[in-house]
Amino acid sequence: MKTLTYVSIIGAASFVLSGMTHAATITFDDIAPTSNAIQTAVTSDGFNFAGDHFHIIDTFDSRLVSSGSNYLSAEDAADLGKSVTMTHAGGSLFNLIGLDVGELWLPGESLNDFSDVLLTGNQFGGGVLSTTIRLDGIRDGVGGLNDFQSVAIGWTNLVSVTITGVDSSGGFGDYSIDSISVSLVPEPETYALLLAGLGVVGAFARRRTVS
Ligand SMILES: [Ca+2]
Ligand SMILES: [Ca+2]
Repeated sequence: MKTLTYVSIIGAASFVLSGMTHAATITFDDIAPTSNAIQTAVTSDGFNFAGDHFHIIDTFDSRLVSSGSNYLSAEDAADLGKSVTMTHAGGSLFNLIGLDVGELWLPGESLNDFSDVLLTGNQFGGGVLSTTIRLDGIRDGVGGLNDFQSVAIGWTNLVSVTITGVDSSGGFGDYSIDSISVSLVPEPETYALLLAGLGVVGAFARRRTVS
């Protein structure tokens, strides 16, 4: 009986913890497409994105890649493309599980300007992580081939992640991102409260077993 009680308490705790770290996807589908209007700050699915020159678009132009839904594109327009930095809107630490990355322009477009997508992760405590994703060059616009490639990342305890496009000569290049898979890192106080709660329940269970 006592064992059963503890098992159920541990089960409940595991359920609560797994719920708190539940993965979520940032889709940009909760933002109205901005077409050519330059964006510098948007919030999607609880995360802030800030930069100098980007757009939230669903292929409004036949020269662009497509994911079949809204995505974020940063352009190297007059050296304005640069980086976009994502943070949790509520200030929580987060884990970056993976994301979809793509080019911006289709083959034959004179504005074609891509090579790699550089990700830099700033961790709580000062750690800096980075990885470079080589864009696959596969892009055909709406329908047909999937213009976006899915990339697993697996970074934890992040304060922010900065995304930068790199062109073939090492300058800023165009890129697109979508379907960013994240989970939030529970606050230490949340664990403390949960453990305190377990202590109370455990004490109650013990008392009940004795009486
Ligand atoms: Ca989307
Ligand atoms: Ca591609």
